[in-house]
Amino acid sequence: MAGIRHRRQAVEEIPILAFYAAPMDERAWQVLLAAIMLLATFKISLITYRRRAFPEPHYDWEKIDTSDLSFPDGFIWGTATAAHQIEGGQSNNWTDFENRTGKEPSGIACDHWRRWREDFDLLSELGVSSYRFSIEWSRLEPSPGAWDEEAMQKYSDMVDDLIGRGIRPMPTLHHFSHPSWWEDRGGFTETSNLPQFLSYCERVFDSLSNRVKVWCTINEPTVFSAMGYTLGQFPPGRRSIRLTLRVMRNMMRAHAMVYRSLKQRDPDCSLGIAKNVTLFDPANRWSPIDWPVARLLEWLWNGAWKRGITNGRMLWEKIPDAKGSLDFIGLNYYTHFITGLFMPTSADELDFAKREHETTTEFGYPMYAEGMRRAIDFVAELGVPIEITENGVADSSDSLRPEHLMRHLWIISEAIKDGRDIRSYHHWSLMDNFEWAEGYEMRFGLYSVDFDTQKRTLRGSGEMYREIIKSELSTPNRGRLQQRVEAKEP
Ligand code: GCO
Repeated sequence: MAGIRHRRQAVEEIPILAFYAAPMDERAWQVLLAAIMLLATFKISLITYRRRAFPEPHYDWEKIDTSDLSFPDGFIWGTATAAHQIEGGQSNNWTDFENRTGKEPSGIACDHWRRWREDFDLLSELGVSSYRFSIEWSRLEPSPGAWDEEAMQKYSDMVDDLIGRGIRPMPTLHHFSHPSWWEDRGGFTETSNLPQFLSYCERVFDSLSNRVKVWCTINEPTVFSAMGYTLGQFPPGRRSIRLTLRVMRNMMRAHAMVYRSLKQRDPDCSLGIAKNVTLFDPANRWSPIDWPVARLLEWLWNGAWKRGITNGRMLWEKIPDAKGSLDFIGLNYYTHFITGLFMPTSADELDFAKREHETTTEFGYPMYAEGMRRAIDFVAELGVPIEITENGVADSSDSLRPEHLMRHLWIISEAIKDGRDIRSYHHWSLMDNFEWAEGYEMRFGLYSVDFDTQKRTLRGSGEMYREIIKSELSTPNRGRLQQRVEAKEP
């Protein structure tokens, strides 16, 4: 007996043997503790090694020559707009909301519904090869089942005009606005409303698909859901997490339905969604609050949607048709969101944090071009070609836009060099327009618009964009693009 006790004492003096001699649950704790320490040491050394001051990457822009761009042959250059923001004279869920809340009314906006030909001259002046715009459902179907052929004809004329200029039309079927009657029925909150949306999409598709080959189904479903149903800044101005999740799922269902049906009508058409990828970064990497908040928001904003497309499951519900329902992914990228303990609960409180060295844009959020690369890498995982469907900045004095443009183009050019399949870049926006809850204060245009006279004037950044397009889209490339557009005509 004494001998055995002696041996056990000896065993306990040797640490590794003591570990095995300890009871099971004690051992588990020790393993856990060791793992945490190992992980912490690893992370600290990694951060020290990379000398990163922030959890997310930041580049030393002073050392980067952003004019060193190289885009492949056939890269598509464009600009983007949306119907409610430019057409003017609308009567839809947004005008109802503007009237009800006393927000700045959209009014005649850029009067584009009447001036569209002159506005297309601006596209030609810029030399773009693609134009992303949206179709206004409330114009085409002002009351349930009543179809306005004249309005449809105008969209059809627009398409012909664009093609005649060698510009690819890229329509979006839903860009935040829809008929008031559909909103009154609950809009995207009710699954039973989706067939009405589908039949509108089918009808537009049947009229234009002999000439239009690339379509965006829905613009920024997450922004629409969060702004309209959590923050209450978009119609219908609700504040309910339950409804937000329901709308998120139904927008995915709507996209999937439209995708399946239109693909059946024309298997050669290319359909995608325009997804706003906002990145969420913890204010302080060591904070036990900031980090999980960032991950949660990322999971909800970007992850939930991506899982819908990749697994056919979204936010605990099955949407089987959503699986693989993309021919391309449209990426709208603007900024990152720095998360902390005190998160805003309404858009009025939205006080965007920024890193000390970052420039604040007029919208209030920071310019963070590095995020464009992260957003590209994120959507690249979907395995379909990428079209940059929006990127731009609110900058009335045009003092930031040139640098903003160059940084983002440089990031895209580098991403292409690294093998990312990016086919196009659409600058938001062609001209100043109605910026939703912000009204006319935010100026995103390559052309400034004087809303009293409707005069459009090319900004310095617009000239710069034109020069970039001219040098990147060399004559032989333009010829090829022209041939492709012509080949698609009926
Ligand atoms: C959105 C849009 C555009 C905006 C643009 C600038 O995200 O709200 O798709 O309609 O005008 O992003 O904020």
